[in-house]
Amino acid sequence: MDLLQPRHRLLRRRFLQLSGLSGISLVLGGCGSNLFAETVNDAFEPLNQRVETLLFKPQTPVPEFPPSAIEPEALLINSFGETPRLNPATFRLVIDGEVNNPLSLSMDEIRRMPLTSMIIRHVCVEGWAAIVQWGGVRLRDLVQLVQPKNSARYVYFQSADGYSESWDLDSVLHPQTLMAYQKNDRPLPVDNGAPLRLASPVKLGYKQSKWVTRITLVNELMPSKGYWEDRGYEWYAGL
Ligand SMILES: Nc1nc2c(c(=O)[nH]1)N[C@H]1C(S)=C(S)[C@@H](COP(=O)(O)O)O[C@H]1N2
Ligand SMILES: [Mo]
Repeated sequence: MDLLQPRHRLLRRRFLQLSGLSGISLVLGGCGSNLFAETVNDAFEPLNQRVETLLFKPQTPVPEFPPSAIEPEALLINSFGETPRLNPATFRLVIDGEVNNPLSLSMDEIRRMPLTSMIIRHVCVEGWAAIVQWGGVRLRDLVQLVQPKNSARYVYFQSADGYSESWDLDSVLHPQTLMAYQKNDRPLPVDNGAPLRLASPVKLGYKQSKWVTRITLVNELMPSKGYWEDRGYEWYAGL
């Protein structure tokens, strides 16, 4: 499938840039979170150098799609096991590890943070793709809140169904990497990962953990790198 060949994606991205479409996503992607970042930086100790460098490193936004391109039926449910039923009222997202300010956040607290909406393509290695709208908080905003230590290099995601994933910090801090609680302008359905899942245009589908309960910043990757990675799939899995 040509979607999975990096060269085609790059050409397509370049085409969108040349045709001026990427400017639209730049504008859409710029809303809201600068003020928030300033508030966070004022409220806490200055961030460490490495993470600070990464946070200020400009990352190219992936061009987004117009609402008319959304494919409501195309996102197939893909879960290795049973769908866990988490109570959103008592749900907590724990963020810990190599951080100065570990947090346990309720969905109410997460919903009060700036909402980012994006329309991107989800690509599963099993040979299907879907254009989806996701709404949620930028993962980089959550990372700023917990004040990462200099030693933070990778991020682990634990899910309620036993799934796990690990990501590089650069992709974690990408402005279009979200912890999503909305799909196609509706509350996120349980089968798609409610109350909270990863959504990002820079990674393949299996990196996008559903039902995330814990985010842990670490210095080194552990022997287990993720559910599918431990079964031979590529770790970086970039799009
Ligand atoms: N917790 C958890 N997250 C997961 C999976 C899973 O089995 N468990 N499957 C992954 C795969 S392979 C894909 S393609 C997407 C599918 O997301 P969807 O079911 O919302 O379409 O979820 C990813 N995240
Ligand atoms: Mo997948």
